[in-house]
Amino acid sequence: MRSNDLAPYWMPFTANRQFKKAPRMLVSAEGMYYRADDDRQILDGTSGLWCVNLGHSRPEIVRAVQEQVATLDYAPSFQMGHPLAFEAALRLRSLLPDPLGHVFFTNSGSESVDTALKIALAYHRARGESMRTRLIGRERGYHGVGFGGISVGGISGNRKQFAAMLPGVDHLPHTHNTKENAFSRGQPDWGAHLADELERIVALHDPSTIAAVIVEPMAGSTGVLLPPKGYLERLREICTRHGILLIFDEVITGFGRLGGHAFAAQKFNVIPDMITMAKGLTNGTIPMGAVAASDAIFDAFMTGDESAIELFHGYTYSGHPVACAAAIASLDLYQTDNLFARAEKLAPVFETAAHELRTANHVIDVRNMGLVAGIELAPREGQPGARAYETFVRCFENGTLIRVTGDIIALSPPLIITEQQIDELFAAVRLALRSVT
Ligand code: PXG
Repeated sequence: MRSNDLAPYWMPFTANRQFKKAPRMLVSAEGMYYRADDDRQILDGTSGLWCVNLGHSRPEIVRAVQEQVATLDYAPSFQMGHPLAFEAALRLRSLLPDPLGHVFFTNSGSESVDTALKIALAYHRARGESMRTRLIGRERGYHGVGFGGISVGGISGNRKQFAAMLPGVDHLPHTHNTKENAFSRGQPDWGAHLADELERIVALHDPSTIAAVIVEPMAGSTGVLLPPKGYLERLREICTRHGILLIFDEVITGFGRLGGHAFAAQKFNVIPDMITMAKGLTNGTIPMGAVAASDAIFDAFMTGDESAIELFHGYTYSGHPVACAAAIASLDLYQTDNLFARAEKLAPVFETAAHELRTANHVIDVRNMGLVAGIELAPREGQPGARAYETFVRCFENGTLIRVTGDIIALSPPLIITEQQIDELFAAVRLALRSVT
């Protein structure tokens, strides 16, 4: 394409002018690899944007989507149904921890977050506690880009262009501390006490005004921050004691990323009242998200006049038939390939390879769990983010896709990655770091 042809597309979260001068274009994908427009193979070290957990272009998903679009392309989802939406919810239910027994479908992680926040407010109202309107997020949290999500989110760059935020939001401190926790393997030892900040916030505003706390069990976008040992347990305990709903945003951690289980809630054995998800639900094939809610939340709405709509919320594409077909095929594959167990089994290999980067140029921290690793670089003086961005470009030129945020590299390959490909991925990062000043 000529450069003028690139002008109309306003690219998301991208330096448009820089990109269009030197575009990086992907044209096809299969298994662990993308193919670029110059016919080079690119090893996918990031599962696209943390979503293609099963690897690319799985024939089973492709077939399910093709058949569904030719059978029932679209069906209205308000006061109407189609079987696949019920089946997708039933299948998802079987992966969820008790008592998260009900599933509301959306089309993205951002919509899942806004949906969960709205359900939290409506839940308290339904129970006669309409004073509970405050929402608590966390510094460095990423909850998508809706107004709800950026309000509870804590990445300042995502907030500063937009003055209007939801009122009545407060934030927990983030848990990142390289002085105490550098080069932790799995959950860091230091930092459980940071959950006690919730007690302070609760006391400040009074518990009767607080609706929900939302956190990523492992913060992804901000650069892979694992929860300190005991931290999530304390959040859970404080929320329960004060009647506050706890929401885990598992848009990234869902569907096996941390190894051994479908969700981080199960991995950490801390069960929230709601889980938001998207991405891996359909393996990224078709946009889809979901909110899982506890039986108690759902039941609070199922009272009164049976002919009344219980929740005034939903999207044209909630439970879209083609997305449901992609979700069912993906959930099938997670099971038949035994991928959550596979991620757990590969995790030690991945961990060893990640921590070998300790000796690479510029590296000040490595942290990891399951098939995710964060590699933090010392910023170049006066040019924050430049080192990581140059590493990303170098890696792409050499045939490997990595993701960077600030001066942190995040690696999150599809769960089908082989041991040899793990070695190749980390070798590519080491090589790129060698040439970056
Ligand atoms: N919550 C979390 C925890 C996420 O990670 C969203 C909500 C929003 O999802 P949607 O589908 O609306 O984008 C996300 C998305 C990155 C990166 O490189 C992360 C996300 C999206 C794009 C890039 O870290 N996370």
